[in-house]
Amino acid sequence: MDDDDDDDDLAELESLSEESVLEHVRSRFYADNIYTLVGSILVAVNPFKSLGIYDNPHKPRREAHVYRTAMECYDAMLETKRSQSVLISGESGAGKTETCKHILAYVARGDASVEDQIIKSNPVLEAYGNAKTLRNNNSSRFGKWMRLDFSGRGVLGGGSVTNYLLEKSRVVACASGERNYHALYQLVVGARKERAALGPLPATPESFGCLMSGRCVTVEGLDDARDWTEQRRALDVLGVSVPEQSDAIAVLAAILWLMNCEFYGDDEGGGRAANVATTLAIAGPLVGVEADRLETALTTRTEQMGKGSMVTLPLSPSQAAAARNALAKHLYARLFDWLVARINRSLDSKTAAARPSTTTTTTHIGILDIFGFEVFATNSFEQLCINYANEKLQLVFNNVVFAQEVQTYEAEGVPSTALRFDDNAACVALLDGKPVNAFSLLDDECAGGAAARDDKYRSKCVRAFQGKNAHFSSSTHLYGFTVGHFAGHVEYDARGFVEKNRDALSTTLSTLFAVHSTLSFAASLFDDGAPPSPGVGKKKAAPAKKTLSAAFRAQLSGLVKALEATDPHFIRCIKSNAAKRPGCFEDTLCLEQLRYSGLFEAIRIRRAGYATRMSHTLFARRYAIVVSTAALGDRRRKRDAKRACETILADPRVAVACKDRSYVGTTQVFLKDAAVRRSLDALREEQAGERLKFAQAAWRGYT
Ligand code: AOV
Ligand code: MG
Repeated sequence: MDDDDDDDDLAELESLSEESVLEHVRSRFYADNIYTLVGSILVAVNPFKSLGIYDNPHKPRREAHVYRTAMECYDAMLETKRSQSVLISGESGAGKTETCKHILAYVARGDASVEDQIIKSNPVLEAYGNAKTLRNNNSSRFGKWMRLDFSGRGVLGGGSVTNYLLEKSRVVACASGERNYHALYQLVVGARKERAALGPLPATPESFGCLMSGRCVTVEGLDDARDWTEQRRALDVLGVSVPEQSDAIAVLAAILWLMNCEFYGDDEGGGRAANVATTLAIAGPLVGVEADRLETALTTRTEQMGKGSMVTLPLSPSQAAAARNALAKHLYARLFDWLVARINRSLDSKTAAARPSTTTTTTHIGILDIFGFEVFATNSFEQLCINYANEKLQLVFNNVVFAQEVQTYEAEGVPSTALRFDDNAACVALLDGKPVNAFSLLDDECAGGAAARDDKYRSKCVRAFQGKNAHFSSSTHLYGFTVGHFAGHVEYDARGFVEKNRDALSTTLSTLFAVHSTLSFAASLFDDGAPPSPGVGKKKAAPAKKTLSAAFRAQLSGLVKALEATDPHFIRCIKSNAAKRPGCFEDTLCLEQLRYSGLFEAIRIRRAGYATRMSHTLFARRYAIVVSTAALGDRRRKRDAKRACETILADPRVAVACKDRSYVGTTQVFLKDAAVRRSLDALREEQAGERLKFAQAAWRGYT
């Protein structure tokens, strides 16, 4: 702790009751102090209005603030030469992405062009990876790990972005009141110069089915046309060439037309509608494939019959629609991957260019901004993945907060009190434990070929976990099951799980693009590393494609490893109210978040030990006045701060307040709580008063 008397550290509150903590955070919130500390954890309550507190990132500040946390992180990197990370968590709409940008604004210090590029990656990633949901008008639909590389002197040299699991299903449909990805609306209303190259492109989102599935076009506070321009400029700054941008834009437009293509007819006959030919005639050229070929690939399936003979079978309209959806999702997701890779290429070339002068880039700061925990009326596979990621991050938090405390006590030689922490390991085990978990069972089911079914998957889960894992329960719904997450119970609907997890694109379609697209950009989006076999037909030796959840789990475990290689700093974002209203603090909602985020436990743990800490020097300097100079004399001369602290604490008057409530560790003095500190302060004031009186009396003696 530093020596100011701010009331911004919850760990030092006199009373730990939920009400008092809530009251404290609430009153600070209404005074526009949205930040509060719990020890070193920063709590940020979303104000939903702009506060004039972000003008000057590098102004020195002692109060709780996102910039101060950023400063601590940056300074810790310089001091310890170890990589750091900032882990931002909180439910959907709590303010993680905004917080991430503030952290970036502070730590991105270096060559102006590198700084600019790193900052400019945000509008691009948000345009393509964020969307309006019921929880947040600018909801991140992917997880993001931003890594900033610094020289030993703390100069930013470059960086990289890793993205996690973009929600693909949104490209084809979303819930009522929600939108597709911002970029698609931006293109339709914002593109001006680009329009000519795109064939016909009506400027009305209403013309495109996939923009209307949530029956929501405009979003309060968003200006799609302006954002389009901003995002295009950001791409320029990032060094993405105009032809490259045009390639990407063509794919966006192709997705819009492709999704307009509808297949009618009865499921037996494979009928087709009038608009198939017209829509594909526009979509095809945008991605370099002939409209006829695209139509064939969407509406038929080729199979090998016996020795060498191939037959072409028509797909039913619903199968054709599924193929179309799979194609649109694939195009969008791979386009997003390309953007991320392209951004990284720019950032990396900067790093490379910076190398000769700075020789080695030694440490980094990683900033993690994931999709927040979410619960909707219907929760599907995407929610299970998103909530799983949050669960995993919570486990990291629990482990670190707990382990750090134990380590500090050990390092300082403080006799450790019995510390206990309720963690969420059992829920994480339900989702990725051994021997089986909810995702591995889904993979099993998906491996069952045509026989795989969502209801069978759900039954598998019930058999495996009902009554065995306390975090699982079946619900009455045929496809329903409930998971008790750290942040609340969520009922999932298993319908669509098998298909979403398989994430399959027909070989016919991928081959068509990879082999026959005349546009190398579009073709590259189908380059999976494994060369597609020439000609259409059933591939025998194709490497087994990972399921979506298997890939995601692998990514997350990589992330956890990356996190473990850093010293983490935590920020817990709190959503102040569900209606996204400015300056409104809903008690129940906030209390619930404070509870499940583990903050009370963090406070409890800290207070079970010693809540207040000060370095020896600080303590000695501050309280030396309390004891007589004679008692301290020798220590002072020898500059032995530790012994000085012991002397101070041994003073009979001090001992009254501090007995069994303080401990002198190897580098720090530990005090039980703020009350102990206050009684020490009182003694100090008293003593200062005495001395003043004495001095005044002495002075009078001269007059
Ligand atoms: P999220 O990242 O936590 O949700 P955002 O960072 O997108 O949440 O914040 C949601 C909205 O809250 C923003 O668009 C702002 O309007 C407002 N907001 C957040 N932080 C601040 C702040 N410090 N000052 C003013 N307004 C703020 V999600 O990505 O949905 O999990 O998945
Ligand atoms: Mg976000």
